[in-house]
Amino acid sequence: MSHPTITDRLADPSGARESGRKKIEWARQHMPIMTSIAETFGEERPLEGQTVAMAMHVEAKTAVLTEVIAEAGAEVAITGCNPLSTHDDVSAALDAHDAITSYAEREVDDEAYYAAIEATLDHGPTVTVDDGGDLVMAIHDEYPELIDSILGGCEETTTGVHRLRAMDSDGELRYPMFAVNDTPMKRLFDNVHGTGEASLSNVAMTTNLSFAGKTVVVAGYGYCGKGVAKKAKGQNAHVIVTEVEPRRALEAHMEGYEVCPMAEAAEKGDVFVTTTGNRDVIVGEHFERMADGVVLANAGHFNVEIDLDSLDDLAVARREVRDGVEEFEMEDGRRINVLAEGRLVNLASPVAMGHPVEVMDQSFGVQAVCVREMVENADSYDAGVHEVPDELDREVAEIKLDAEGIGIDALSDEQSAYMNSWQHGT
Ligand code: RBV
Repeated sequence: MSHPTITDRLADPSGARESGRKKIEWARQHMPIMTSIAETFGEERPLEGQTVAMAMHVEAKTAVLTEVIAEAGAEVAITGCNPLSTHDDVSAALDAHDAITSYAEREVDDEAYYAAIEATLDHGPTVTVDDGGDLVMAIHDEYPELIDSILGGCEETTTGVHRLRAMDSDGELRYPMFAVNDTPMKRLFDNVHGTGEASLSNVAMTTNLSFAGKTVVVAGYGYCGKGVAKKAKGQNAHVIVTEVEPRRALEAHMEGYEVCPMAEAAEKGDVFVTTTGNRDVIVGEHFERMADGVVLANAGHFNVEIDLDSLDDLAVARREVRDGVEEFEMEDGRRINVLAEGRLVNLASPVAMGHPVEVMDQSFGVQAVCVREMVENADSYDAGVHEVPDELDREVAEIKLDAEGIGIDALSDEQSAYMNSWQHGT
């Protein structure tokens, strides 16, 4: 039996479709890059005849990307990339599109989550679009027969690119993948501003607590950590950064943040946000040192940064104290609050809508042109991880500047010649 779509699973699919459609329209209205790309794609139909499988956070902006890919001529099968980030109404609105099948549903268990991923693969994709790498993994593990007909794929996030590079260096990645995450148009905006704003706003909305006067501990000072730290400072918090990389630690120090090991930060923090992409960042010894009432949130792709198993072992009781907030009571009476089950709070908290529309317009603009590139120039890319060609990223930046009415200068011939020469000096 084929896997049920979201429409098959909802009690009121038409009500859901209507609510999802409103969210998509609002997002699209604020996505000038996607609007411009949609116009070109609609005329040129560069994806005619292709089948695109997508595993992404299924909410309004992702829906715009999905529809633009369909408007370019592709058939699309989509599912979620996290059990808590799907908006069922948006998923239903997508599923109503003739060229789109959506299997994404919120709050599914592991079995249903992976079954939905496999359902997208039953469509026989020629292109894959991942956020976190689950499609690529499922194809290599369970559907290797698809690899010959896959032209290539795109990866949205740091964790996914990291996974792909590890796979590639082991010689195991068997089709070409664009590291969309690594482009300037993605990570200087989505990772910094998107993660920064959405993580903090979701912590605030889920708890109804303020950052002002609090100590916020940010684990990891990569692009995401930089954004979280900067925005927390902007909301009058005292910010502590923890790091394992000496240059990043110094960078945080020179930015004016307190830098110390997590064991020390654990004693000082009120709110903790993990952004490392690694596992076991906050563990037993840290829970032991935390103050009563601390709030723990993760903004990394997977729910491995806060060791919830050991927290559960230490706790004498656990209860949901607000929607999206679970309180773990320690033997000595201290309470440790974990948001969104330790899943990425920026997308998985009950009120989450993902990153702001403007930054996703940029990320998904890059995604859209990368899908087109993979289809049009498939022969240029061997199996492995590929940087996105810089001119594609620039093209997306130019569309955005144009939409914002921002003009910039151009190099004169003399300036270009000067920049390319070495025979000059005083
Ligand atoms: N992200 N997607 C959204 N659709 O609202 N918000 C964030 C959305 C992506 C972001 O690009 C990041 O790299 C990834 O989610 C983490 O899974």
